[in-house]
Amino acid sequence: MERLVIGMLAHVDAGKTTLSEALLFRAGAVRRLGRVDHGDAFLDTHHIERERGITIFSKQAVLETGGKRITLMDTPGHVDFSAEAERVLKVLDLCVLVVSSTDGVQTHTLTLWQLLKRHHVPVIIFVNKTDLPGLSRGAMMEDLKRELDGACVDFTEPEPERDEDAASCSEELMERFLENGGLSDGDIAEAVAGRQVFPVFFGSALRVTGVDELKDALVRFTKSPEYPKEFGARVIKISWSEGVRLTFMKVTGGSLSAKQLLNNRSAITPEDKVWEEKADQLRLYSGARFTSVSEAFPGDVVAVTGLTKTYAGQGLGADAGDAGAELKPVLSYTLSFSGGDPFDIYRRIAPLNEEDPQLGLFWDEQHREIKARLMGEVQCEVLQRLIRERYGLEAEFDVGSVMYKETIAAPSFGIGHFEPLRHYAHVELRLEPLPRGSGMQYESELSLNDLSRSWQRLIFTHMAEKRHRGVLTGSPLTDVKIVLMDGRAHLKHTEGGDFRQATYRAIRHALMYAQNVLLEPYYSFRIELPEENVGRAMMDIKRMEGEFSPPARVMDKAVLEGLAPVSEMRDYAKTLTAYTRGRGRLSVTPAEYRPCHNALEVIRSIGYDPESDLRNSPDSVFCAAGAALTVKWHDVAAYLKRQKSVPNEKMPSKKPVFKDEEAELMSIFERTYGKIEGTRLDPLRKKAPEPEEAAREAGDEYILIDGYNVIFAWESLSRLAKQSIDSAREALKRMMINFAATKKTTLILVFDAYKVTGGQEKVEHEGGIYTVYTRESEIADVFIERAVQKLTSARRNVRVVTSDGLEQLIVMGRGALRVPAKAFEKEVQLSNERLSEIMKKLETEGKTVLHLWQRMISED
Ligand SMILES: Nc1nc2c(ncn2[C@@H]2O[C@H](COP(=O)(O)OP(=O)(O)OP(=O)(O)O)[C@@H](O)[C@H]2O)c(=O)[nH]1
Ligand SMILES: [Mg+2]
Repeated sequence: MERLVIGMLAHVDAGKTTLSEALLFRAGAVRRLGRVDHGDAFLDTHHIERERGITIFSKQAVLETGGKRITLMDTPGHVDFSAEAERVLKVLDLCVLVVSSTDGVQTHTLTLWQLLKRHHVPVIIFVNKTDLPGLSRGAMMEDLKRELDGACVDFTEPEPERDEDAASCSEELMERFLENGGLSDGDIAEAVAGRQVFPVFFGSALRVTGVDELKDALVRFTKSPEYPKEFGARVIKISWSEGVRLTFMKVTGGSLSAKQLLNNRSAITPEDKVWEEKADQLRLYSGARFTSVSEAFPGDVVAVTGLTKTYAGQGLGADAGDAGAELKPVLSYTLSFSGGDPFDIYRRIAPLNEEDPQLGLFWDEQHREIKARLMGEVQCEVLQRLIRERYGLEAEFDVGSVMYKETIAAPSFGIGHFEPLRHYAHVELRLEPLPRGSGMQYESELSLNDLSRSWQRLIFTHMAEKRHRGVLTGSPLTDVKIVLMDGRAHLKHTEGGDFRQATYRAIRHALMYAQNVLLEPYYSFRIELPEENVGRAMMDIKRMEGEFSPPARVMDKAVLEGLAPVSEMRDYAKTLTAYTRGRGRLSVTPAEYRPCHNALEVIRSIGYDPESDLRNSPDSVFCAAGAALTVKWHDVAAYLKRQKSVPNEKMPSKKPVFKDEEAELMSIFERTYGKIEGTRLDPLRKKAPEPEEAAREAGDEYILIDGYNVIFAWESLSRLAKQSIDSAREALKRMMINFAATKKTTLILVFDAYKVTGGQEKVEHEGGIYTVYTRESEIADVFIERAVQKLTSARRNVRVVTSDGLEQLIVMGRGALRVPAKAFEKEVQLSNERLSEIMKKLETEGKTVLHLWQRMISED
């Protein structure tokens, strides 16, 4: 029999559970219709669910219809439990997306849609609650096509029209349609599976109308995927029933029989973490009841007993690897218990992590506290009850705090050296900023001749094994690529742990020099409220530093949608209820991380000092006169340089860490800009820089700016340019001088003079920046390309500001980072704002200001 896993997804209260019940009833799988409102739904089995009338845990029911065995999975719609919904989503062969005709497409619907797209899940849409006044069929179809996908097709239309509409969604269908004058069920099933068509049905789950049509569609327009022969499975969730631990998994290949041995060997697991356990019993659940089966096949969801080490999201057999989550909690709560040693309690309740890895229950060693990452208050409440019921413990939650992250705005270079007696490891690396939302990436520029594959792999493991902390607040680092540039081992003295030390230290070292940026989570929100309150809401959002699109009207209400910082919006529901007298509704979903709107305030209130965070030290350890010597991070580069002149027998012979860069740089500049006269490049001529300076240089960065390109891309300057190109050029120069004043950056502004007859190249050094006027007939691109080539070959971090397509390609090819002119404008603005913010603070602050000031400069 063909087996399919079909899931119900939607925002909260759309009617998923009610629709599931109706389908089961119509398919004859249950004899009477339960109701969520009466607390007797077949699927909302948990007492907390029955009390609250919402689904909290995903649940399944099996129905057989039209020769197919369908495992129907009901999911929670409340955002607090979206991690649970996301885990189910990943094992689906088809999703029934429920949209309520009274609400239309909601923010959470959009979030789900993005996830479904990313995981290539076919979708059939059911517009529910058509028995209530709401959007008309036409308006609903428009909403779906606009918000979700143009290929949403009304499947309640008569067949000829339906086929015509569907055919216009894909070329293949159009061919079929023209060939055969219509579409077969198979044609449509094929297109649905390929996400080329999204059939839409209408009805009322509560009144059981339109349900049979949906049920038929689940048979006629679906096909089960091809599965591999080798056994594979994916764990959906862990739950407990009468003291028995159940691992719910979807079989995704081969077959699984009772008493079969399962292990986690297929995933890359350290030898001491490998386990093998017997799948004792296989249970096929339907609601709270189950039947035992002796064998399960692809497309079945079985609950397996006897496994103690599985966790939600885990892949088994051929389906190895973990399914990471995208909907991540953005709040962190501290749990306290009256009586008992907190660490003992933590160890008792830690298995909850297996049920929801997103929960991230963790032990905060520093404060000796138990913490959990949660989506919001409803989840807090549920967790509190779970802990009470399962462990007999009373947990108190604090008000929770926002989880910040940190990233960098420009590349930075770092060294980590670890050489106590009879140990040795040396790592040099570069951090590069990645686009927002990319997470961490790792790369090596080292050839295997420089450092053996095994050491390189070890360094990679150390880069990836840890959540590195930023230096502003100690929050996790994200959106950064770590590039291994150099590494050295000692033939005799290097042990595994040494590279861990050197790698961690190098990353922290680089961060100390980086332009660090504090990020905060934003909610995407939707506010429905009476028209007369819109003005107030808009003002509030502005005050919260949020943004919104123009208000829309849905039926008799106004709708505001946009983004706002979680820290500001998390308590807004109460305010909204108060001023709309209960008629306003707020729904939020964690959306993305952005630069923090009140960074200075947050950094100060967290009060993190990177230099006293001893577990994450940016310093290096050298061996001096037979003893370990800790060298502060800002002296490391200079120390290495000095050490180089005293040959150390212990050091393997290897290329020097620093070539004589100063001389080389000088010659690069001379080659690039022509013979230098007078004192224009004095800063570069300075002999033997102070150790501080040398260290600073290690994290140095060059920014090359295509001047005219920027002038025409920035509105204020292009307006000015229309009146006088000379004053626009001057204005840009002024802005760049200000910008450079707060940076450890060498800024080179390039204007092409290619139309100036007889023009010679000219380099000016003024206000700390270089302004270059290229010679006659040389365009800025050519000059920049040349400079990039030279600077990157001297291993300099280079960024190029331009918006020119061709230049982009060339520049990227040379290992420089390209910054679009528009993005650079943002960066300059931010820097200006930060500067004036600091200035303001400086006026009112006392002693600590100097430290703060230094930190803020390095932040941006
Ligand atoms: N009038 C009307 N009410 C409906 C319909 N379908 C569901 N409801 C009601 O809407 C409310 C929510 O229904 P549920 O089935 O619990 O919704 P859900 O999507 O499962 O909700 P969560 O699981 O909490 O996300 C209940 O009060 C239902 O009785 C319908 O077609 N018409
Ligand atoms: Mg439900």
